[in-house]
Amino acid sequence: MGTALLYHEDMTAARLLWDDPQCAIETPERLTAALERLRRRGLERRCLRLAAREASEAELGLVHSPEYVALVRGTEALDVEALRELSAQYDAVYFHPSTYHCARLAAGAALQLVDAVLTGAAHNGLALVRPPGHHSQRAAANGFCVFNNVALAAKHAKQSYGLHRAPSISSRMTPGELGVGHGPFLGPHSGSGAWPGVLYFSWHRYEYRHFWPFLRESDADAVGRGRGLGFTVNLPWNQVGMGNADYLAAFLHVLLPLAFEFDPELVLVSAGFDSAIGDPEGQMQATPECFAHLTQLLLALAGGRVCAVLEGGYHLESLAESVCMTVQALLGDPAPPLPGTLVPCRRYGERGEGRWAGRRPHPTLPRSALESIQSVRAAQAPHWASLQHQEATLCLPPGVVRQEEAAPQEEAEAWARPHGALAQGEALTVLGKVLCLVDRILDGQVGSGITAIPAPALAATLDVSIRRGLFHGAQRLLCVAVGQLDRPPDLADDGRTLWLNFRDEQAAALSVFHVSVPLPGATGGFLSCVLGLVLPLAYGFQPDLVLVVLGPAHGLQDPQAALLVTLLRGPAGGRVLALVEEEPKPQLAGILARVLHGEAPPSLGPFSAASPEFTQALGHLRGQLEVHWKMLQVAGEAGDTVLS
Ligand code: Q9C
Repeated sequence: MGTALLYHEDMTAARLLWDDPQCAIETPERLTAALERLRRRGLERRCLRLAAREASEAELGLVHSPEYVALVRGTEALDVEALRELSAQYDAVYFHPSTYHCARLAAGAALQLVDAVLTGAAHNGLALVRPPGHHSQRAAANGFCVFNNVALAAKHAKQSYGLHRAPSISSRMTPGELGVGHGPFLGPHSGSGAWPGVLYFSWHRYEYRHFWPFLRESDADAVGRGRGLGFTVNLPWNQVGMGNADYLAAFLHVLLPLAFEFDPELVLVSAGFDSAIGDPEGQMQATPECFAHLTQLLLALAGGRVCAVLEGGYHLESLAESVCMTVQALLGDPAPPLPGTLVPCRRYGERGEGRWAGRRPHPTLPRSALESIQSVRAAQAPHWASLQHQEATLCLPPGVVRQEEAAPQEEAEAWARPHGALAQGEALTVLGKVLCLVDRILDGQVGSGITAIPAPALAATLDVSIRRGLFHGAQRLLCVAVGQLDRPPDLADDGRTLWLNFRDEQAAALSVFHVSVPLPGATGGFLSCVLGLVLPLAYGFQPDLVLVVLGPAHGLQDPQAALLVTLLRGPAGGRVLALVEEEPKPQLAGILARVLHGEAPPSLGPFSAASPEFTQALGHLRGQLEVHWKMLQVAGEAGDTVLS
């Protein structure tokens, strides 16, 4: 078990044999640079290495017409002139005598990856392939793509494994140009939209249809038709220069709410790293670490069954780093912190300055991530319970340790002093362990930790843990307390701690650093809280340490607690300390220990929508907080025009 890495050296054989500036960026070095970097980082040897096999012609027939497959087969025998002539019949395509072999290996690698993950031979994996696939159509090559690797993988998963809400989410990490060339299979060209059982999500560089391939059906209002209504989700980026905060906001406010509601059995990722900084096609600014976070978030779906298949990515350095980050996340390593302040871009001009300043279409139109997010949420709202009744907000290396080591008794006693509940016995012993864990996590000697605390000592232990964290050098400490726990009364409201409390009361922001949210009963309410409130605050706050506390009457089901802890690994580089009340659920600590170790959380079960009252209360709270916490925003400024 572990992470599968699929590759075959033969896929470096195809290359451009004539002069064509449009195609010159799709080079064999793309694969060798990525692989070389994985080796150098010691990541390759941590993976289950599998040599790619060729897809059979029957398998290619799952998606492509026999005539088209025969035509590509025929290119093996063509001379350079004939190859060039044929290539010219397609948009941004070149053929080489080895193209057919490479393209069959690329498709075969995607199929094999699905096999590895669905048979349980691997938890997840990445196929490093070329040519890429997502622009290719039933009977046409397009945009460097010959066979549609991810579409074939989706069909194969459905057909051979009978998945129901099956294949997946296909999230392409690539705004590059993509529009939706691969639409014929997974996207909006397929008549009724995405295939039944497939939720298709795509983000792409669009620029109000001024960017290749200039398709109207790549826009946010293309949501699929008939049975497929709502299963095609397009997030067009209308401005270049989108960065980490924009991608993260798109995940938290669009992709993940829909994906959790869909509850897939498998996640297929068309991983185009032309969405990363430096790429000549994408012209975006997401840094490689962002891909670790995005991958980690996807791993919370489908029991962690994530299959990523390389698509674009033409800046060799950026590509190689981003691939490493993706593999690191697949392996379960904590994601490195995202550089810079996380604020999604709101107005034209906030991005796209500096090195990309040359490309500025339509300077009179507002363009921003928030407007794109707003328009896709509006277009999808009729089809997804998790987006309904949200108008209120729209207006406005390490492992886990079960700690045996403890701080010296006198030290524990000194820290316990103000609290009678910690004076002696088991409570004091546990406190000694917790103090030691806080230090070790902050020092980077231990990744994360979990401790069961005797119920009467929980509140006091939490209070001391916060103080110890701040004393030991944490600049910002996030505390997510679930259940009837009061914020320590004399904790300074100085921005060094952010206190989020789920409890059975009114939603209230007592300050920007002290927020109380009612405990949601429905899975939909829980997901809105976590994706729509807790994570945006957590990512905006950028804590050094996250304390998650499950206290009296916390009311979370085990899968909910597991998901909460899983997702909170993101914002603090995995530095999570979970404090769990000892009674009455001893098995919960075990589940949390496993997710802290990088195991996927169990499914939340059937989706149930939040009550309108709950959604309204949450929306109101978000509205109050979003002035300070920009990652909460899902819309442009009032008065901004949203073009459709
Ligand atoms: N300046 C993939 O990323 N370029 N294909 C169009 C725009 C075509 C991209 C010219 C790029 C195809 C897999």
